[in-house]
Amino acid sequence: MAGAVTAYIGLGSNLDDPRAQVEQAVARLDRLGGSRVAAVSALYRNPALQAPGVPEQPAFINAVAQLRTRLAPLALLDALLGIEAAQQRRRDGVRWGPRTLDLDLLLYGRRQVAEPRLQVPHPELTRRPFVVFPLLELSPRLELPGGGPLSGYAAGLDAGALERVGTVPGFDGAAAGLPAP
Ligand code: A4P
Ligand code: MG
Repeated sequence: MAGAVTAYIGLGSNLDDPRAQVEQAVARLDRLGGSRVAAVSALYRNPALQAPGVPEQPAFINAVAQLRTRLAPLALLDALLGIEAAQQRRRDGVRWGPRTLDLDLLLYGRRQVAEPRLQVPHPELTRRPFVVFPLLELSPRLELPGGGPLSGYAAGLDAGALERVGTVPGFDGAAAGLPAP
């Protein structure tokens, strides 16, 4: 796809059939204008992040998708919010509470974005095992803009709680030999 950038999208769900939510979101990403899903990591089941004041909640299904896109970063963010809305994400709940679908723009080529509505790389990226390990599965030598090799962050994270529970049909995890962003 000429003029396209490689972006990475984090997907997470812990409500209303999480696995189906993630699969549906991948299909929606693949149908976005000027975009196509090049690869998807395995699906990982893992406990919800613990944080003070956050109630107990069901385990998440998480995955990361590699997207080739011609959308600009903010246009892509709006598209992600549109997909969340289409899958009935309610925003009336607690921060970090359960959700049918959460889509995070993790990386957008080598770009760094610092806008009120959008920070890229995603500020929590390197601290989250359910983001770092699926990203490395798609791109073992991935470099973070301004942050060095992603593999350097994996050592400090516990992969033990990540349970591989399958793949998204039609996207079985093999990155399509794409150049690094
Ligand atoms: N925003 C800024 N930068 C970005 C970006 N790079 N990608 C803004 C996406 N959005 C970005 O998002 C609020 C606003 O963040 C957006 O409107 C956008 O303008 P939100 O998803 O409504 O916020 P939230 O979910 O209430 O809080 P937050 O901090 O985004 O939650 P997270 O970080 O999404 O984490 N445990 C497991 N195991 N797996 C999970 O996936 N997810 C969360 C939610 C908590 N625990 C989890 C998981
Ligand atoms: Mg979010």
